[in-house]
Amino acid sequence: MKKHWWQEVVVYQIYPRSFKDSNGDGIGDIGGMIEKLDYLEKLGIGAVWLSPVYRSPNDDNGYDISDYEAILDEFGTMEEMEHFIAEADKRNIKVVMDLVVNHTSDEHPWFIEAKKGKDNPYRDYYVWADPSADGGLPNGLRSAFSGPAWEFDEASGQYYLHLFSKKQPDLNWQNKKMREEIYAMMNRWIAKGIGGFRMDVIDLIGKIPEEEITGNGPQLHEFLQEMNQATFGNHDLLTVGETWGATPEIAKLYSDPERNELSMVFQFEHISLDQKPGGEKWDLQPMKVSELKRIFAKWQTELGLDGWNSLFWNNHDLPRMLSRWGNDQDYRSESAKMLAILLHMMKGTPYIYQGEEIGMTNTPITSIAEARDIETINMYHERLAKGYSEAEILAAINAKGRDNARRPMQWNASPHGGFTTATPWIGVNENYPVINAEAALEDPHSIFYTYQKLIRLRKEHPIMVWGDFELVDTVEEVISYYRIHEGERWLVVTNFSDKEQPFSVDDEIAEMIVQNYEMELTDLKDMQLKPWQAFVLKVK
Ligand code: TEU
Ligand code: CA
Repeated sequence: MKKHWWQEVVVYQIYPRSFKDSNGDGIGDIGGMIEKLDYLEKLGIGAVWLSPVYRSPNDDNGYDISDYEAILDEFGTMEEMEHFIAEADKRNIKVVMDLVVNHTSDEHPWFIEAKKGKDNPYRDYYVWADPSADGGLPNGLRSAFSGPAWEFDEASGQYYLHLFSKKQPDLNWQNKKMREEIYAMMNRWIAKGIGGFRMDVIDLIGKIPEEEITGNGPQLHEFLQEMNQATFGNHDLLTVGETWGATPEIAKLYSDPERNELSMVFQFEHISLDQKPGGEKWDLQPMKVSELKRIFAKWQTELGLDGWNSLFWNNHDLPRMLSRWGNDQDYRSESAKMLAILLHMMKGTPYIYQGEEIGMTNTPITSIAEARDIETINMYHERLAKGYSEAEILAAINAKGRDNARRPMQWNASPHGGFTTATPWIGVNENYPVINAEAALEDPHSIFYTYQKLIRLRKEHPIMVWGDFELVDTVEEVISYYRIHEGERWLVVTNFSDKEQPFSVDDEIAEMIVQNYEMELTDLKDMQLKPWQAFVLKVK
């Protein structure tokens, strides 16, 4: 199998709006991203994935794009963007752009044209349907942001499809001209020297709305092969698809090198473990470590040579894993480091979401007025109307809401965590005087340095990138596995709980690679793991 740079690096996701404000308007921007490149270089990452920076009315914080080839004024200019790419390049950091092509903004010129009438040349760039026989919605498709996925257009008497907000009309991928325009746009970005694309809800582009098929439609892979050929196919770029429903079998369809589609996908099977079966993400149940273990082991072993994993705990849509399944109070440092070690030692490309490397936590709200996220706000009103209590809804928001990850990055102990000198667009978590990047950099035992070390180890030890994975049989709340490569063996041991847990290292120990407690290397047979303890041993 051919080796690629994107298998060896660690990727860092920036959510530009919340990363660093450089001009005192309360909104993160490209200037702020440039300021912090040295920090990212120090961490050691090899690529950044930028959430959208394109022109957008911001109904869904930039995932509603009105111009793919202009930068949002609040973020800066195209010149600054090109400067950011060049400055990142000097530090060996590639820039992966968010490609949001399942839908555009309703303020995109294509949609403005399309609305002009049924015979407008852009009409078919989007998905339109007549009312049903009784004059109602064309069918039962629902928006991910609550309510029906169809919005009525008075002028033409037809509905248009929006699987997300009504300001995010779905593109019609059956239209070849539209596809060609997207490919041409991608090529102009590639020509700017970017490192690749993260493809937003790419599993939806093969939809057949009239049959209520959204994910994994019949032509999905045909479109991706066409895109690959027309755009990034001849460049060694990182392409990662966001695919909520992927199984290992499906993931291979995207990432089998022989199929010429994508480098890898984000799969979300582990992410849904604390969601009630049949419920929505807001319907909670406890996560079982035994299930997490089973799912990780499945993905680690089933892709084989026909695919490549992406590894992540966090992104801008998810609550912070440290608060979610770790312990962000009594064991903040231990559990954050354990999560890092467990993830980065697996096979695949690890992704870090901004603030994860300093152990940032969720930010609970007490009133819906504090929410900024459209998904959260729409769900709140929908569930209130359905009779849920406000307390119940707020509890779900605090557990799962997307704003948890979107609070400003905490840089130092000055007001607003040093993110901005103005009032930030969303309030900073009040723990910033303690949890911030400056404090982390000053403390040699901080979470930051565990991440830095894991990234450095990855560069020095091919076993971390290429080694095979073998699960170790353990008690329920311990996750342990070997990585095995060219005669070398590493044993990874992690306690995924607040309690001591039994474990026995029966191999002969050669060396301690990394750990989150300062444990002496003695006999580790029949030991008791401390809460959230994690270590990696080279064994013989
Ligand atoms: O997210 C896809 C998606 O399905 C989300 O609605 C996700 O299900 C939800 O946030 C988790 O509950 C992508 C982007 O990552 C997200 O930020 C966008 O809002 C969405 O697409 C629409 O572009
Ligand atoms: Ca700004």
